[in-house]
Parts: sequence; C-alpha cells; structure tokens
Amino acid sequence: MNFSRAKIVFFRSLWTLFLCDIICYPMKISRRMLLALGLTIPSSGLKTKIFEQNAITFPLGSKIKVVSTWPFGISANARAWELLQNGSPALDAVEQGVRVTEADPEVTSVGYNGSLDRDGRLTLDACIMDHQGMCGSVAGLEHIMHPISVARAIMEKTPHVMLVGSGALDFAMSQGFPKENIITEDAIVRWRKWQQSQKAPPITPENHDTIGMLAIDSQGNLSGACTTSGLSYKLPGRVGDSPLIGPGLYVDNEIGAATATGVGEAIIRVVGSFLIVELMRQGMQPQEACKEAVRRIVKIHPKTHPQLQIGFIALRKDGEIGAFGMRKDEFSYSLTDSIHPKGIVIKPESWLG
Ligand code: SD4
Repeated sequence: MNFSRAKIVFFRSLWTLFLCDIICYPMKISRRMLLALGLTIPSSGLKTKIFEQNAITFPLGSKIKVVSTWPFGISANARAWELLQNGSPALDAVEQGVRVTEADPEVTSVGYNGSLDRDGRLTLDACIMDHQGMCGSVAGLEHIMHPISVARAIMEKTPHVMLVGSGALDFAMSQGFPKENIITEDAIVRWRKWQQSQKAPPITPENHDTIGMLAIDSQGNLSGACTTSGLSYKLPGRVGDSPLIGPGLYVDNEIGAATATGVGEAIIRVVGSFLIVELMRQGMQPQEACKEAVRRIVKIHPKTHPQLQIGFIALRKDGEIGAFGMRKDEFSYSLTDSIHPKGIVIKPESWLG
C-alpha cells in the first residue's frame, strides 16, 4: 500500500469509528450490537478488532430458554426447562435434558434402543460444551445408557476432550457408570430387516436423528449438548459430526451456540456449528448463519445435496434463535421458553423449500 492509500484507509477508519460512536453512545449499544443488527462497517480490517474489543451485554435472567433438534426435543426441553427455572446452570440443563432422550426407547436413533451398526453393535457418540469453552466428548461408546454424562465426566475429570471406543468404556466404568445391555429386541429386529434388504433405509426422521440442545440460563450463560447412535447401519468405527466439537456442537459464551443434525459427513466438511457461531460473530443473524452453513454444504455437494438430510439450530447470546434445514418439510426443532413453557415445535425454512 503506498503512503497516500494508507492515509485514506487511516482517516476512513477514524471516521467510521467516530460515526459508529455517534450512533451507539446515546442509545447505549456497543458497536458489536450495531453489527449484530446487520449494520456493517467499511472494510479496513477494523471489523474483527471491534468484535474482539466489545462484549455484548444483556440483562441477566431475562432470556432463559432451551432449544433442541426435532419434535422429540420437547420432552428433553421440559426437563431442561425445569432446571433452568430453578436457577440451575445451562450445563446441568442440557445434560439432564438430553438424558431424557437417551433413555427413551421411542427414539430409535439416540441412546437406549438406538440403531445398530452394520455388524449389529450399538456405538454411541456424544459431546457437551460449557460457557467457559470447556468440552468433553465420546465416540463409539458401547454398553452405556448415558454417553452425554460420560462426555461431561471427561470434560470435568480428565485433561482430555475426547475418548473413543474401549478407552471411553473403561473410563466410564471407572467413574461408576454401569455397563448395561442397551440393545433392545426391537433394535435387533430393525437391523435384521435391514440385513435382509441390504440397502440403506430411506432417510427419515425415524431412522436418522440426533438430539442437539442449546440453553441459556438465568446468569445469561450458554451451554450445549449433542447425542446420537449415529447413522443407522454405519460401517463399524464410523464417527459422524455429533461427538465433534466444531461440526456437531459449538458454544461461545460471548456470541452464541449452534448444533446440528443430519448426515454427519456433510456437516463435518463445513465444520457446521463452529461456522455458524463465527458467522454470528461477524454480525450475521442466526437464521442467516444457519442458511449459509447449508449453502456451503450445497456448494460441496452440487448434485447429491437433495439426498442429504441436514438441520442446524443456533441460539445467539441475546436469545435470538435461528434454524435452517436442507430438505423440504423435514427438519423441525423444539423451543421452550417463558412464552412457550410447555414447548413448541417449529418448522424452519429449508434450502429445498
Ligand atoms: C451422524 N449427525 O452420526 C448424526 C446423525 C444424525 O440425523 O443426526 N442424523 O452423522
């Protein structure tokens, strides 16, 4: 950059900051808020710095809420909501919330009675993340009813983030988690049926779901949890997005949180949940951020995306929610808050809508 160009950039930057302060100061909003409202500042490298310097501040206790993927999230939300209302931290709420789904035999894609892999084994994936950026994760965990609690124990009791397979099982047992048979007759019947037909079942919410849950507590802190049995009849050893911090779940207490459901391979390729949080950091609305993550999946899969079941949800620090799916009329999420204390199922827009 020559000297006069540098001078122009410098004075333009000063002018932008000056204008921004004139707008922001009387209204007591930060520059970051202004950006979050969709107003952008001319480029010169300033945008990132402004985000790093100003924290968004919100009234405490005014935004308690919980969102989770799919209609079965309603009963998980109910448990989380109970805890949030009692003033429990969001971390407890999301853990206890998704435990409801993990133990529910009606949900055949999470925890107990989950879907088996190609060889007839039930291998579970889960992760959890708190408002301090701490996280824990398990993949390919067998014989344990509540992988989400093992993920939390890894976060709190080890220096690690992720344990897999037999190591995860040994750790779980060392922490007193009972080794149980969580494969049901029903799961075996479904698996045998698949073996006979030897082709992948159609992708429907019945055979292909994860619960991802995001919550804000009375202190205004965010946490998230995600748990699944993964893709039905997957190759043994296959790991999807759900136990991966970044693709399946991400929480940044300054900005917001996001989680995902759907074909894990596609979600991993765009690091979906982290991407959404980072887009919100840059001022994108939660809904637009979720849509952009789907758009990037479409870009990578120009021909096959109509076959990909994908759903993202995002919860911004101020309580604003966003969601977006890939296939028409497929993805939905559950919201529980003071306006909907019994929970409501919402169908967001989709790419192929
Ligand atoms: C996975 N994301 O293992 C999970 C599965 C899922 O809706 O969410 N299906 O790829």
